[in-house]
Amino acid sequence: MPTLYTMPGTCSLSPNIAVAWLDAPVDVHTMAYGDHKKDAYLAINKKGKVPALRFEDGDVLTEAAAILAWLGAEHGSEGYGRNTVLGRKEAEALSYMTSEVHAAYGGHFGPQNFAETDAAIEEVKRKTYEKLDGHYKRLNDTLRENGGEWYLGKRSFADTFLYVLTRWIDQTPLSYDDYSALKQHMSRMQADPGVQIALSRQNMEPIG
Ligand SMILES: N[C@@H](CCC(=O)N[C@@H](CS)C(=O)NCC(=O)O)C(=O)O
Repeated sequence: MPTLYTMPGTCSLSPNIAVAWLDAPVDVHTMAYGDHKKDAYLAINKKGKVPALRFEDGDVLTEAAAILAWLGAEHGSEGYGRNTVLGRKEAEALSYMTSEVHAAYGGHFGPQNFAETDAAIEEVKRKTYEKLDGHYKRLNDTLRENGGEWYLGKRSFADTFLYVLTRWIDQTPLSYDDYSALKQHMSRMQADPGVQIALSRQNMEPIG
């Protein structure tokens, strides 16, 4: 069976939850932090990032949205990977969450990659949190407009990535109090048995 490579605290939790929801025949392999830069893993994914999905024939798929698309197409019954309204909306939501919101975290996790002096680094951080606040407000509003329970009004893989992004709010100066729909969504996700399986497979705990 294919192997999904994950690491605690990372966005690989999203496909890990999808594997649990689908009860898909995928082996979840959780590495210790730091192993993603070691030769053994770089031979699997030379980007040195998680997630990665290695198939039995040795082929490797990276990028969370692509892995979710494969999981949906191969093991799902509706939604992502299919030409349905939900499938199309999931593709849109996951592209936004991975390429815009996750990418905006670059200025939080590595501000020194964008500036050199201490003052400039502080400015990068300030602008990053402004930008993230805009993204979280948009995510919070969309969730609320769609009824507040699931991001697209019905449970989908978009909820798995939204949960990852919501968990990360805790690591920034932003406050959950400003995004109450996201906070409630996080609690709902943490009560879900599939999410609990994925958290434990990834050596992670519920938060909040
Ligand atoms: N665009 C990639 C981003 C993957 C990514 O940045 N993963 C992070 C964890 S959330 C990682 O592996 N970081 C380790 C590092 O950069 O050292 C995706 O959506 O899968």
